[in-house]
Amino acid sequence: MTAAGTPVAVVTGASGGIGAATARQLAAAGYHVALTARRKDRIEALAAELIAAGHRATAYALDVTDRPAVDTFAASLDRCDVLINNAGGALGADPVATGDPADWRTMYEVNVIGTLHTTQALLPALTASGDGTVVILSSTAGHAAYEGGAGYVAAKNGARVLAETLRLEIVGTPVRVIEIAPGMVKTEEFATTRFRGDEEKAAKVYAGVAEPLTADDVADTITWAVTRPSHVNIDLLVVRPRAQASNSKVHREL
Ligand code: 8X3
Repeated sequence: MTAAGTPVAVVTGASGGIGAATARQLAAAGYHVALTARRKDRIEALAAELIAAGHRATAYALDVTDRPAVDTFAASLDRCDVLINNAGGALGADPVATGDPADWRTMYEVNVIGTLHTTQALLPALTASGDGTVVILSSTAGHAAYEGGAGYVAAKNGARVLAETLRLEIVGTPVRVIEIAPGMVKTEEFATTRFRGDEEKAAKVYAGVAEPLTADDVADTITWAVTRPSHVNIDLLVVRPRAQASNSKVHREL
């Protein structure tokens, strides 16, 4: 399914936001991008767009929490040089006292176990490539707590620790482990999903912030990190908009 000689980059959660933007940039950088997400129509449209622009792309409907499906997907690839673990997200912004344990479980499943599934399934191919790269999209939420964020903060800490530990464990193999931790990024779905479709609450996240990061800004940092020479490992890249000094210190012009 992939052209021999063309490096393959797998992007999870490629149906929109940071995932789709990263797929576009990696395709432009010469990768055959294997787009995965649950929503098949979206990744098929993106694959068609990329192919029409002269790039290489394949769409594969996948839920990263479904391990047998992840294994079948991994077996379908001729090679894998880069894995972008982007699938993830937040559900709810309730305090610890009242947060829904089901939300916490779902966030852990997608952000941590999903990343574990794809990383385990593709590590043999990444190693066999002789120059593999694993990227884990964590978040600034994986580095500091904030009120109402505990379930997401816990899950993103899980993703961060996965990256840190894997890097220690596979040192000496030809695979890099890169963690990208974005702060406030305005995408079409992140806040809307978090607040279950409540557009008013979602809009408040970005209210008065002149320029939150865009999906393209983050894709740019990912593509930069991935395209460094192979001996250069960007362990951790934290990226925030200028208006955000910390998770809870945001400059708003209201
Ligand atoms: C998103 C950043 O501040 O909403 O990963 O947790 S935040």
